[in-house]
Amino acid sequence: MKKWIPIASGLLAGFVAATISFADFSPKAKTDTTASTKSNAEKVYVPFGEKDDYYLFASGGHSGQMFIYGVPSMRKIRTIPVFSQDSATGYGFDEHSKKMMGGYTWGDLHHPAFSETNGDYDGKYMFATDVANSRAAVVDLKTFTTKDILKVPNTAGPHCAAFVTENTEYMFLPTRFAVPLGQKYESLDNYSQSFRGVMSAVTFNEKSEKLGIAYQVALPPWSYDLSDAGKKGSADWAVMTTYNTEEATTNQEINASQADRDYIVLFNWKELEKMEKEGKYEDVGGQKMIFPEKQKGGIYLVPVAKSPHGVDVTPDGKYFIASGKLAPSMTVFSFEKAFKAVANKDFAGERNGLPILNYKSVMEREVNPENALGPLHTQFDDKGMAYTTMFISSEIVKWNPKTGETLDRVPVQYSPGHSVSAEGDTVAPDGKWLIALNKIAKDTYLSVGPSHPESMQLIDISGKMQVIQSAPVDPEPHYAQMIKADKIKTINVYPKDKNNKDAVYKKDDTKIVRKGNEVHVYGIAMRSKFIFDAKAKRPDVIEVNEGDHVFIHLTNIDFDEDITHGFAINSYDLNMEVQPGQTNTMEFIANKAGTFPLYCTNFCSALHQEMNGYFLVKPKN
Ligand code: K7E
Ligand code: CUA
Repeated sequence: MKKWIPIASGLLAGFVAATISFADFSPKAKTDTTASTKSNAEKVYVPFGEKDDYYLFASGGHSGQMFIYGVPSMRKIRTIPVFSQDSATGYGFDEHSKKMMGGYTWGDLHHPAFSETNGDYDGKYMFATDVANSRAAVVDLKTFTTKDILKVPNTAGPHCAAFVTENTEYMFLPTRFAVPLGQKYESLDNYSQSFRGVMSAVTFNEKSEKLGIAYQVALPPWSYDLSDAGKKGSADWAVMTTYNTEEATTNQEINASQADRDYIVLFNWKELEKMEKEGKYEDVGGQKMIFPEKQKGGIYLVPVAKSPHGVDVTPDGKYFIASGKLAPSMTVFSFEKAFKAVANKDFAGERNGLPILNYKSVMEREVNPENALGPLHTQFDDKGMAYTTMFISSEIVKWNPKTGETLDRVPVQYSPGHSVSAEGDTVAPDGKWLIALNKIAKDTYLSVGPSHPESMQLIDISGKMQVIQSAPVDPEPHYAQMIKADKIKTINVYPKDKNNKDAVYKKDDTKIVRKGNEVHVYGIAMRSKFIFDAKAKRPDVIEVNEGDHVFIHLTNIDFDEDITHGFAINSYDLNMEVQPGQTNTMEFIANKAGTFPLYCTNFCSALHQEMNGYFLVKPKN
């Protein structure tokens, strides 16, 4: 027990110091590893006309977006707006996306997760969660657009998600913050009795493309951190780390770092699913809530080095590796040993009604590479070798989970949180490329003032690890996933949708319909004009009365790849986009009388500048 104390308290200071001062880093490490030779430059050079081998989907953190890069060129290709408004695409302005956002204007997106089939990325969907406003989202990879957003009740900050099970049966959303069930007011003096960390089992229906909640679990009032689903032999199980098992209600920096050990929560989702089917839950605000202290047999605790931040399952599904940010070790646990301990009731007591498995019975080995500090997250290569980020000593350490042997180390600039290798958290990692997602770029790029971009450093892992390229990235790449480019099948244009009553595909079908004070415009956008009513004297003009409730349904009838039109109304703070073949609706109250030019915001042809018209609002009197 004592063993952890000196290391941990020293590290705590180190961790804090590392977040405020980087003065100690020598620039020498940088010159040793930056791309400077021709062969390295060639490795990342993708000649004009050729394309990258991988897509990188990086979390946009508190920008609420997702950033798409090509690897190995590290060229940014796209931003997908998910939880925050984006005027570049009209996201959060058109009726559909505005409704999806549920009245929120921003989100904090941490861990993107591809849909999986048999434990491998299938290239169909991408999931993510919002720590700020407790939502889950799904992005369709045919169009790189957000399809659905779900507000998750009873939860505060599903940071540890999204991680999906082997065949995308569920994605589990455990929470960072404990709150009273239903988030009702409660004195913090009653924290231990009344607060809970809630885990939600979220499902995705591919037909309807909707997210849903199957059930929730009322966990102890601890903070849950990064989690991972089992694979192959451990596919029915999942693991998540915890901190603040001290149940501190103030000054967490100190108070949540007291205990020598926190826990890995090990749960069997097939058992939880059975409990839900058998009605072993209580109704909490319309959700099926399982209370594990009453319904035994689904959840176990495994002691782990204090305040762990990450836990990752090896590609063969045999081990899970926890890293303690306040302890300098990676701990390898065996699923097989854990299953045995569960079967034999090999328990070392209980906490909050959850059995604690004997540490010694489940632990396979503790790995402490010399002077490697602040281990956080682990990725894998095709040989099952592990790559762990060291936040404090600013490096990637390659090691063998089966022996604990350190194989290679490379410094990065600076303080990597996660890293990502090609398909590195699937059952079959590619063994190519590793990208360090660094929190601090410091002196890497041209200065832009006191705050710098984050940095993503591309590392060749085919031989001795070598940093060969780096790309700036907006805040904040908490995690990313890298998928083989040929797994993603995008569409070129939106197909005609006969069932969409808002869509108009022919000029003669365009019209403006008034119902009381509701005005519906059924218009088209094409190179290089808008037609709102083909029969009108001026087809590109919309005229309404002050106070009218206006719906502008716009279809892009250019069924031609990359011919996207925008639609903005001057001084009305409105903008949306219609991609080729797409229909979108803008809904608003015409509360300002006057003459407002409308125009296409997306450059679409030589006569794009002529693609405009007028929105006329007659004053009330
Ligand atoms: Cu930044 Cu996974 Cu949210 Cu670790 S997380 S560093
Ligand atoms: Cu349409 Cu520019």
